Amino acid sequence: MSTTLPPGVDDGAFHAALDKFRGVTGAGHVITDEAGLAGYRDPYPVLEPGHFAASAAVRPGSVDEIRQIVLAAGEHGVPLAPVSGGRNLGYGGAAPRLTGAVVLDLKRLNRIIEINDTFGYALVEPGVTYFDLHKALLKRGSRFWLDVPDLGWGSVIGNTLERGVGYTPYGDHLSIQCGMEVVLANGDVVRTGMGGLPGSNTWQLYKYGYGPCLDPLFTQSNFGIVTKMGLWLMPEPGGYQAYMVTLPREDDLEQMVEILRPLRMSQQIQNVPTLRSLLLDAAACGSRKAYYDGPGPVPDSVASRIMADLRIGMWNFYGAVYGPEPVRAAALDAARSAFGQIPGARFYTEGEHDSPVLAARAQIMAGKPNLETINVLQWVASGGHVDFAPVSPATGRDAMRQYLMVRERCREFGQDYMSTFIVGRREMHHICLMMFDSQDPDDRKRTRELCGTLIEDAASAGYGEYRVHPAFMDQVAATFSYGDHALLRLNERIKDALDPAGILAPGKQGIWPLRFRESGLSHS
Ligand code: EUG
Repeated sequence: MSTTLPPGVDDGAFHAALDKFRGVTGAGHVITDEAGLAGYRDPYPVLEPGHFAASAAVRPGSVDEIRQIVLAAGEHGVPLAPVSGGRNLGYGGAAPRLTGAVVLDLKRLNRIIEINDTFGYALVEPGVTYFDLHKALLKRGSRFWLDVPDLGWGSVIGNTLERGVGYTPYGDHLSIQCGMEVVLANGDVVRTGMGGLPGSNTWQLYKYGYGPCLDPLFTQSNFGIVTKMGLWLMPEPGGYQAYMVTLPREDDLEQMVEILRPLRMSQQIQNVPTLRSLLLDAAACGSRKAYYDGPGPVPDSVASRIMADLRIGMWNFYGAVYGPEPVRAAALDAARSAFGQIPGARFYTEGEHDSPVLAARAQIMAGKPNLETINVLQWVASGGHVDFAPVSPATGRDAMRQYLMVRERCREFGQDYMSTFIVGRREMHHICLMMFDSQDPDDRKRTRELCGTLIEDAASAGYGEYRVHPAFMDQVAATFSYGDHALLRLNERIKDALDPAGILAPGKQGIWPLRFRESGLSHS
């Protein structure tokens, strides 16, 4: 067995730490064998195998075991990389940013601690998935809906901590989070917000508590280990209908986004809708070979055949209306007439089109988790994806600018442009799925170079990413450089104060603890 030790940790310290971990969890929950560790590798690597590999994994069964593990790791200087479900696909999966870190796998903490039927909230542990929580709501005949992301197998806490999104009116996951429990590097167990008051009866009702409001500090960060989290559920709206709009021309993107912005800002469009490019929807229906088997990206000449075949457009919009029948009818009318301004736009409610994408979106926008979105990977052999995800102002001009910028680079690198614009209230997440053959080293390299180039392109045009694969965390952190990198230096100061030994997830989001910044420890 070849183990990559964490940088700066010798064999003795490493094994001493693992022995302590075994004493805490039992030997069966400390994983060092190749087969066991395979589950913590990035399923879609863009660097050579071995990069971002864990040296071991430990699977605690309780908050107290986590405390003990953190303290033992601190004693021996062994870095821990916490993962909730480890399904961060397209962004590294369960793999640690620091090659050789020990994954702290929180999946065994999988209790749904509370579902509250008066206020509509749940309090969960890191191992609880969207499928689990949805099933529990169904089982108790709850009148509340869960907001789910594209893939239902992920952890509710994990997704929220990465600032994931869903597609009901509650789609901004951090905005519906209320109350956390966090284990710090010094072993303290902190409850945020109202949870700081012993016996508090409003931990999941009022976010801000007393004093500084800290919860967001623990998202996309390495400042602590979140072991419990509250989230709000949406009251069953009293009716629901999904719809789809197909737009025939690529330039329709501009007018569409201009129509969408005021509708989203005024909440006439109630949920988080998506506007997907032709090839992403084509990929949901079959492989690329069905249309084009040549090298390089699918040519424009093939696009019209795909559109005719699947009865879809260059852009395809998925939205929904919520509420009792008169409310839905009014909202549907407003949407239909707004989108009707676009020449050639076609409007379909669920049942009026046989699109498998509409069927899957209809479930997701109603808070029913599924795994349909994973099908898009059938587009290429051994399909993997890395997501380039810049945030765009919700204007037609910016949407076109981002689209053309990314599409041109994709062409240059021989890559199909496949994207979904996820339409927030004032901005859009422009999610560009870079699909590649994850078994092919050349394809990996090409994908890596394309993403690196796009991050620079975007930054020089004023656009930053909302989330990124570990291979690009340092690069993206460096683009948020205002004030001579004041933001990164602030993050580093917080990191050093909370975790002076530099144990928790070194390098996550580009935040390296002192010992990696100053002692020259390698962390490529
Ligand atoms: C998707 C959505 C994401 C993301 C990566 C992929 C969906 C792909 C909203 O976040 O970050 C179809």
